[in-house]
Formats: sequence, structure tokens, C-alpha cells
Amino acid sequence: MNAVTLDHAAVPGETALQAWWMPFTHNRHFKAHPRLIASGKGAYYKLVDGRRGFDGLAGLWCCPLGHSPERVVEAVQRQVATLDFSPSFQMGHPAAFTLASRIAEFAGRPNDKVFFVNSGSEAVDTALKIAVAYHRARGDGTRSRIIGRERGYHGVGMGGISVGGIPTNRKMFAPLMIPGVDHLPHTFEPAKMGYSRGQPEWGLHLADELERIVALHDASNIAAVIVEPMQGSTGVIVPPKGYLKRLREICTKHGILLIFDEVITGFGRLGTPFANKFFDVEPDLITFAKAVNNAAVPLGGVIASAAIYDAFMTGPEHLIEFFHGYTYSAHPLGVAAAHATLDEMQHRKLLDRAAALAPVLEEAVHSLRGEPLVADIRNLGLAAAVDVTPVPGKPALRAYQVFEQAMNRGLMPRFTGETLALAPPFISTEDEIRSAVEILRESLRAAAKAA
Ligand code: PXG
Repeated sequence: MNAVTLDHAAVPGETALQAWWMPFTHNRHFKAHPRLIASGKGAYYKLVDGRRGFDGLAGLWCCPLGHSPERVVEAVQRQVATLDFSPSFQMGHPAAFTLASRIAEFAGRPNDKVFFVNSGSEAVDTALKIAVAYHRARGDGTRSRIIGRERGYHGVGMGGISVGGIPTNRKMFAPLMIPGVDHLPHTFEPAKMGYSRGQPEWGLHLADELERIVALHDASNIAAVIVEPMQGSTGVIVPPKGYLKRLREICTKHGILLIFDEVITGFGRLGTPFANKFFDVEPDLITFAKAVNNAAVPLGGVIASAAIYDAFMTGPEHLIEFFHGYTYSAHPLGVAAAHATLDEMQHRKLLDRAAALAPVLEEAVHSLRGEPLVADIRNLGLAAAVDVTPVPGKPALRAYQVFEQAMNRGLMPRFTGETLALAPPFISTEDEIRSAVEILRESLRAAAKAA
């Protein structure tokens, strides 16, 4: 690659790219064919080679306000100059407390408590620890098993990969898995729900598998069930109608905690504060990260019901109640960015906007039905996925080929497995969403022609 010069830094050639072992990346291919992002503004990224792309996945589902929104930039700049770091163990800074109240209010659960972490993976592992410790604190210490779901993505911590259901994320680490985990079946059955718009009619009975697992182990051994209300990473898998309510009923009946992993769906992706409101289901614990502060600074958290918190508040008052936390929990910069993000979301009514854009995305993306390579299309809220037919003998190559075509035409969708996903920033316009889908159409045609 020819060296290109930016204002402030030389762009590394292939040799200079070797030191960073990149996450979830085809390292050898990338370093031979780098895609280097120089800057982001609004709904667009600019690459160092001059290409500009509509950010079809809002970062990695994490930038609903687009890139470098002024309010967030200013808040972080002000914060770093005022209080750059503050310990959260046995100390605290005021904005973290106000943010916790604000998030509980935003979630429509004003009595809930918020435990801050720095990523979705940490949020998940924290929620699992809270669930197991909660039962133990109440003298119900046999309740330790956790139930996840096939195809679930709950980050990359030891807990998260154990309850997660993505085989590639699990198989190399089998000896490290936490014990006592079962998986519900996933709910994606293209023969029954192909080309669904919104929630599929088929599949409610799959929630009853939970009863079978409970019967197998006995409820007295089960701590929690964890699911993404809408599975994002595995390719926008939308829960069948009534499915999440049924899970809630079964959990309640057996005294099992229900955890919604809302790392992708939290803060508006379905047009409601959290997806639980969209589905009208109240879980006991909610994890979040990403959009909480537009991803300007790593921040995540767990929202816990007051009953869960109260169960920990026993023993001498001078002693720590929950032996868990991170150096960067409630980092002042992350917290400042979150306040600014919530200000901006509220000021610009961006949840309403996401809700209003959802049918535009649905209409546009389903118009791709019948285009070459298209195998399925699904959507919910401001998220959609298009499955493509695999290249025979070369799994996961086709979506990448389509992605490359899209990049050359000014769109950056997400590609993973045989799926292309779109989850644009909430600040997008209707026209931008329609043109993103048109670019995808051209890209599918071009990829089919090149095959
Ligand atoms: N839970 C869920 C539901 C997630 O989607 C995590 C936990 C882990 O978050 P961290 O912050 O530890 O990465 C996630 C992350 C994609 C994609 O392309 C999705 C995620 C991350 C990167 C890419 O769909 N989700």
C-alpha cells in the first residue's frame, strides 16, 4: 500500500500494520488490504484513502447520534480538564450518581439501581455474578445454573462465552467455560419465518423449552436466564410474538431471574428506551453499553431491580456488600459523555425519530427480496439484516464480497457470516436510509455478476 499522508500522522504501510493484533478481524487479509478510518462526522466515516461511507451500523451499533456530535465532544473536553479520573471504590463523583438516577428514570424503572462497568462483556459477567450472588445472599445458594440461548452473543468474558451460543466464539475455549450452563434453542427457522417483517408469528412454543430445562435440573438449582431481546450480532434475529412474555412467565413461576442483555437494543434501537418496553416485559436485570454515551468513551452497566439490590444490603454497614467492580467503573469521561448523549437524545427526540425511521428501513430493505444472492431479509426497529447465499465451500466469503462492493459505493454495512446488517444512526434521514439500501442493491448485483 502506498503511504498516504494525513495532516497529523503518517498512514502506516503494510509492514507497520503488523503489531496490532486486531479483534474479531481477518488479520492477515486486513493487513494486506487495509481499511483505515481517518475520521467520522455525523452519519459518515472518511477513510484515509479518501473514500467516504455512510455508517450503516452506527459504529458497531453504538453511535446513534452519529460521529463527534458537538454536545458530547464538548462535555468530554470539559470533563477531562476538570476531573479526569476519580476512584469509584469507597469514593464517588456526583455526576455518576445523577447518571445512575437518570438511567433508571430513562428505563422507566425509577427505583432500580445501576452498576457501572466499561463494556458489554463486563456488563454481562457482572449481571451473571449479581444473579448468582443474589440467590446466595437470600440463602438460596443452590441456585447457580444459568440458561443462555443458542446463537446468543453476550460478549467475550468467560461468563459471556459460556452463556453465549456462537460456536466460533466458544470452541477454542471449551475448557474455560463456566460450569452449569444450558442453552435454549434459537428462534430462527427460515422455512417458517422467511422474510418476516417485524416479529414472526411462528415460534412461541420455543419458549416452552425453558420448562423442559427447568424440569431437568429443578428450579431450585437455577439462578437466571439471559437472552438478548433481539439477537443482534448473530444477524438480527427477532423474537417470535409472545416469546419473551412467555419466558418472563416461566421465570417468575420458578423464582428464576430474567436478564435482558440490551447492549445493542438499549438506548433506543427499537424506538423505546430499552427493548423491554417495546416487548412490554420487565426483566430483573438489564445490561447496557454502547449507545449509552454514543460510544465516545467506554461505558456500560447493569440495571438491577431494587429487590435485588436490597438483598445485598445486609451485614455490618461498614463492610463492602458486593465484592465486584472495575478501576474504571463510572469513569468521569464516560459519565460526562452519557449525560450529554441523553441530553441530545431528549433534546432532539431521537427515540421518536428512530421509531419513525423504522418503517422506512423496513420498506426499503424488504424491496431487496428477489435480488441476486438474497436468501432472507428481517427487520425490527432501526435494524435489519439481509442473508446472502454462501459461496460454495467458502463460508462467510459472500457477505464480505458484497460489503466490498458497498464500500466502493459509499456504504459501510456490517458483514458477519452470511449476513449483512444495517442499523443506521438515529440522526439519519429517510433519504439516507433509502439510498443505503439502493447501494446494497447495486452491491448485491455487482457481487453476483463478479461471481
Ligand atoms: N452483549 C451483546 C448483546 C452484544 O451485542 C456484547 C454483549 C459485548 O459488548 P462489548 O462492549 O464487550 O463488545 C455485545 C457486543 C456486531 C457486533 O457486528 C456486535 C457487538 C460487538 C461488535 C460487533 O453485531 N456486540
